[in-house]
Amino acid sequence: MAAKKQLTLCLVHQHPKILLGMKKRGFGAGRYNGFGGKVEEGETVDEAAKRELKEESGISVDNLERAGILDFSWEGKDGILEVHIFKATEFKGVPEESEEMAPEWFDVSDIPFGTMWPDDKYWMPLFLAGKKFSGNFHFGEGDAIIEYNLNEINN
Ligand code: 8OG
Repeated sequence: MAAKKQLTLCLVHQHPKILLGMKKRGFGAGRYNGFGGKVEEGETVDEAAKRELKEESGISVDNLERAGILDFSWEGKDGILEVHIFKATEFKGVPEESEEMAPEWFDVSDIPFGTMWPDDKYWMPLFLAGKKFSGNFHFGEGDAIIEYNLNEINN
């Protein structure tokens, strides 16, 4: 089985606003996204989510709610990215630009899906509705979605 790499993604949702950041460098540069990155050795996924949020946006959270887990794969490439998506509703500090991200608030009716990962428009409605979800997206040339599954988790 292909190795899975664990990553985090944290979105602050204070209805009707959501905090996104323009990714300035690296993987996903030029796209708006939540804040997150790789889970490091010796760290829990929750710890990684909080650390990455702080490093990339300058804000801290005490509580993170688990929202979803999505697997991403690419045609012709080995490996799967397992992204753990979290929601924060409260935070401390003021969002500030970092070397990696430029934070910006959006109204939930005005989320810039055209400048985001193409899968985001599929799962964001579940996220915004407070639903939990899991799924997988398989990408082809130019990060076009070839196939996907998305399921709401009832608990
Ligand atoms: O450490 P690095 O910046 O490379 O981490 C990548 C970030 O991008 C991490 O927060 C996980 C996130 N991410 C993916 N794929 C996708 C995706 O398809 N949609 C969204 N919204 N985020 C993604 O790695």
